[in-house]
Amino acid sequence: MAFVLAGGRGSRLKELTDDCAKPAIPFGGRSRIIDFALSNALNSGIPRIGVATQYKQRALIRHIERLSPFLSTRRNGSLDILPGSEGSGGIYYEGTAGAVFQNIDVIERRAPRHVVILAGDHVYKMDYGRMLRQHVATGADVTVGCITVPREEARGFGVMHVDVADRITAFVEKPHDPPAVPGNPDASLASMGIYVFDTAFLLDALHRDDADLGSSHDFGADIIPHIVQHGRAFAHRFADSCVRSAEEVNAYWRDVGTLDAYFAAHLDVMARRPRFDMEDERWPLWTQRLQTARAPQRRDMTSPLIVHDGVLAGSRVRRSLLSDGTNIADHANLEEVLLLPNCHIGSGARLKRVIVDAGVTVPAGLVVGEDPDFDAQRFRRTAGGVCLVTQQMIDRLSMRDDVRSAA
Ligand code: ADQ
Ligand code: ADP
Repeated sequence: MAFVLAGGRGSRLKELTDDCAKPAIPFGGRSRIIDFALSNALNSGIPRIGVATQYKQRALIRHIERLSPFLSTRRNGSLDILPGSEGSGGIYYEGTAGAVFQNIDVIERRAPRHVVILAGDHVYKMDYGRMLRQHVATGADVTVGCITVPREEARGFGVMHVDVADRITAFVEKPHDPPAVPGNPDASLASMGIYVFDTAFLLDALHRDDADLGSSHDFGADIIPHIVQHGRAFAHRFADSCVRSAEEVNAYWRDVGTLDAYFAAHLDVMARRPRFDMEDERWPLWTQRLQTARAPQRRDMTSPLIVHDGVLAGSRVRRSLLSDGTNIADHANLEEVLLLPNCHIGSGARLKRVIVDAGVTVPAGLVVGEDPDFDAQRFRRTAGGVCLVTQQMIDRLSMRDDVRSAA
């Protein structure tokens, strides 16, 4: 059984997660971030899936429900959507381990031999079967998916040391000064936040953690460090299931937790030779397929569309992604722009390195991406020089001061 944790807000994505949780954010035109974990589980042949939701969960739940037709046709297939309460009333999930603990009854009912705990907010293709086979072969209590990352990025992750057999000998959650891989001072071995457990062991660990008053009930902060100290934890090195050579160098995995990371991952998808291919037949994105079949046939609604360099409806568009239902008027100029679903770009608008939130109407003549200070006053501008434009920000602009006519 795969248990997908999809309840966190993802606050570093700022206004993008004002109305929906990070796993429900659109990605790559038609998909949402959670589709990667769900598709990986389906493609790996895991028939039973549970998804714990919590923060702003309505859109996410509606989206996941569309997956149930796929699951019901599988032998032993099941999909359990497990909402947590956001406030008083209902079950409140405290921490990631708490979210699983509160659903022990569901796991017991489905009676899997192993549980694969997944995060609902990463972009990658992975065959969990390999990790499972390693888990069984080593007889580990827990197997933790891991990947080598630049040391300066490792502060946001759980970081581990392993011995020659890849048994984890030390694990620190989000260290200020991440330990390096021996022999490679610029790299650290980071946890991907995905874990394989024998079901019986997991349930014991969750009960023990629940009784621990000092615990924050988090896998990375509490459960995994405890097993590393008292049990047998092994690392499983991530291999992209679509990279034949299985070279770690080519393996693509991103925690798109910040606007800059979210934007950069889209550039990877949009490149002429994509670093991450979302149309890969060998490892299909299931929810995307489902939506494609239902997509309206109206000509201007057949996006998503990746435009490398072209003229569309009289507008110049370069290195940009147009999600479902977007529309561009004439004389606009877009460069490195991410249009989330259902937005409209007014005539003569000039946008460079911009994320346009879903449903936004960009007024005619608006210029973003040419004056960093002016942009920062009006929009959310990141350290990486990317601007997020939401409808609320647009509504705050006064026509007189802010909308300059296109030259
Ligand atoms: P974080 O990235 O900080 O660290 P965290 O915020 O704990 O991950 O969220 C993990 C997943 O659980 C997310 O998909 C989130 O949506 C979900 N989640 C969070 N709170 C939840 C709740 N109350 N109910 C349901 N779901 C919830 C973790 C590990 C690190 C590892 C990184 C890799 O702790 O060790 O390196 O993931 O990204
Ligand atoms: P084609 O080359 O197929 O005749 P176009 O070059 O006009 O058609 O359009 C290519 C794609 O761009 C189509 O998927 C279409 O739906 C989309 N498209 C065309 N015009 C716009 C527009 N103004 N806004 C958003 N998408 C558009």
